[in-house]
Amino acid sequence: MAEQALHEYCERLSLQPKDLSTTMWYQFIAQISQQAILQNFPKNAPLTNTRKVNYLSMEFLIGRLLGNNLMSLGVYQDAESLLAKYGQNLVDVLEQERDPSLGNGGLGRLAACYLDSMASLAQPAVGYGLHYQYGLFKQGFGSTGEQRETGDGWNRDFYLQQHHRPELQQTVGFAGEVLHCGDDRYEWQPAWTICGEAFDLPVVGYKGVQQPLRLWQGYSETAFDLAQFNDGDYLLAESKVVDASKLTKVLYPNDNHQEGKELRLMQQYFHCACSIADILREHLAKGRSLQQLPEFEVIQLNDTHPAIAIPELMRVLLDQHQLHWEDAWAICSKTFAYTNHTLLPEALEQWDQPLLAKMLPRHLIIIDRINNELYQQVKAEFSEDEFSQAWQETAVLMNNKVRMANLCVVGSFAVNGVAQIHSDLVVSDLFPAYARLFKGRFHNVTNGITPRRWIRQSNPALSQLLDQHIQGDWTKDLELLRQIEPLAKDPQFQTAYRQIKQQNKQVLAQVIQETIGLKVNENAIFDVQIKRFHEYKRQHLNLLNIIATYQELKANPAQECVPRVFIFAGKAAPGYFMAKQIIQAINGVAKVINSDPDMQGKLQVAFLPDYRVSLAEKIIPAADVSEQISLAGKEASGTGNMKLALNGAITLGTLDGANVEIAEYAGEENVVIFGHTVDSVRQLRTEGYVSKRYYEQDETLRKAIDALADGTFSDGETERFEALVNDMLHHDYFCVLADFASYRQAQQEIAKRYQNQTAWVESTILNTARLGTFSSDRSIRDYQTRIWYKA
Ligand code: B1H
Repeated sequence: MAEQALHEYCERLSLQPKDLSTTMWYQFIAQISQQAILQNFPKNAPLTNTRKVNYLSMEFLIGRLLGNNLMSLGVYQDAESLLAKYGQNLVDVLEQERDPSLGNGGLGRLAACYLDSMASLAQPAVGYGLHYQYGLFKQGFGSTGEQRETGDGWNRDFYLQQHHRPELQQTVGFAGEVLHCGDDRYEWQPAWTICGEAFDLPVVGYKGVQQPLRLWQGYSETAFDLAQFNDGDYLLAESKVVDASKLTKVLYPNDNHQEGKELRLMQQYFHCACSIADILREHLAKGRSLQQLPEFEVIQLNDTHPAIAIPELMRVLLDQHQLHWEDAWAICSKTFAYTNHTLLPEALEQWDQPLLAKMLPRHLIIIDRINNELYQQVKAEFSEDEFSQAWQETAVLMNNKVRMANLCVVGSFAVNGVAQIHSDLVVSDLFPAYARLFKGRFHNVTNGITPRRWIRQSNPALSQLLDQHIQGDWTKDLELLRQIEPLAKDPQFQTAYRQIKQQNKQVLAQVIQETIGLKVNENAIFDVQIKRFHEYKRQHLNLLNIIATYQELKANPAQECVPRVFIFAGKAAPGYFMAKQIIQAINGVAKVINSDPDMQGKLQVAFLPDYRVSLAEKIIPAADVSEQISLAGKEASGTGNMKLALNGAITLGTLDGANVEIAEYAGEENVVIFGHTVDSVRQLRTEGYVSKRYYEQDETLRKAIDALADGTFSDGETERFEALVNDMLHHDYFCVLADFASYRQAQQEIAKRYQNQTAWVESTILNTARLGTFSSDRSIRDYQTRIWYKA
């Protein structure tokens, strides 16, 4: 059949198969895969004991789809052999696809893993997101190592894996007036409307069902100037006639940070209004009543970015369906569930009340009523002495701001954090009063990653080894990895496992050489830190240790050393100055170290530009050490930590996020933990943290920081890293200096362990064997049993 299709494809192009370019082969494979998918798409599974999940997220970092889809359809090998017949390599052909980068980092990637797992487990689900014309910016480096950003027009030459659904179009209103029509009745007359067009990307489950990721695009026919957008202060709401296509033009490039921009609020509302309307359309079309909504549907909010969906559903029930407040609230508050992904104050969304009043006047009235009802509840639950503190904490409206996390907690029947330590902190630090008010509402669901993409597809050699030694399909049941635990000490298995890591390192070495022209030592430890740049993630802690190591090796040329390649990848938000300083500093240090002949084969630093899903797929299988070094209490979970550990890297980490659980499952002797804990950080702050003291008392640390300040790594320019140095010496909110000594010691422990290769390989095998629990299939099952079950 594929042969026949190929024949027709060639005929249309008037070419012979041998004359097809790699791009043409890609297009051919993409077309036949899309046809195969559309034959029975969408095909949700029937409901059993869970409800259908409507997963609302502003980000879905899906990465390339074609390879994944071929695998899930079970035709990967067929495609491979067809191409081989014509001298083509499927892996190269799949490289032609552009990553749709419709997310920033962990939060967006988690949404993609969850869609994969839900489709594989036949959990009925629809992903709802935005069809950004430009995904996350592409990253390059300038001549002094600074980050440069360019647009990512992923969809420009028509992305082949999507399906336009014009019949699903919605209309969304903005701004305007609200008429009070007596009693509880209001009528909103928006000032203007924007059309939302649906594009479905098929999510093809592994031996499961196919269901849509439905992305909404603002619809208009006029052109757009991206340069003007990037220039900043660009307000679109003033005019009555709005260019709708600007609305979904670009993904906001912030991770763990809210900017409070009007256009972002409009995106959020547009996303929610289209999705809520679509959910109700489908629900009512099945002949079900509004009251039955929570029985059949759950709306899972991926952080607070879609929080406005709560007042939007209320508005539709009240104003369009004429329900009474109590009846509408009964439906609404049993339909939403909220996942919190961060405790960082700068990431907790708050919208200015005047902005809401202007843009979404009806929603503000609804939020105000929610707030008033809450007030009564808090009054009833807390004593007079407790009330002021409790209200301070729980109010949705406070100081002229709308607090979106509070709105979500009040409007949801379940709230969950993303790793045990994080969920505990949500209750103890963020929302203690809510935990008392709404008993049983707070849960934990530890994050997970899909083994289809992050082992099967990205690490085929390891997958083959696992296939040989495991009874049953581990890609579907990752706990089966336990079967290799008894082989951890088996010399033959160790050799095979080690050889795979070595091959993967060779492949990555080639990627490094091709992208940045650096030839790395393939026998060195590949020490990897790949993630967004943020001060709390502390890439600069890693950097200080690299500088200290460099200085030590320079001072003692004869000293024995375990060779290392430090590999970095990650982007900084374009407006995040300090994160960009850290990127520039790493590039500055890399340049000096990599061009120093004394460091040959001993110490190298590779910073790969433009971190994205497809690059992660190449780095992760080749890593020996996984850097997870955030300040304790700041990284909600992390998911890169899971991917790296499962692929046989040793975690070098703090007791933060899911690292805690990784250590528990892998066994403490198979990870390296260092640094302050949540409790000891608290104590540090109570005592009054002064980073300068560590600088003064630790010579190694002092010399490393001085070298950043004195121009050694900045072509003699002493100002280049001034802001970074000053911050570390006088502020250091994330306690880099306090953890330096402990981190350096942990790094030495890594070197020591690596020298005993037998013990090292055993440890890495145990990491693979014992971490099956971090499959996103397990996470989805946890959601099913703890949150989504039918009441
Ligand atoms: C995470 C975000 C985030 N938490 C705001 N919060 C954003 C916040 O565009 N914004 O405004 C975007 C993203 N992202 C991450 O979620 C956590 O930091 C990770 O620890 C966690 O693993 C991941 C998935 O739960």
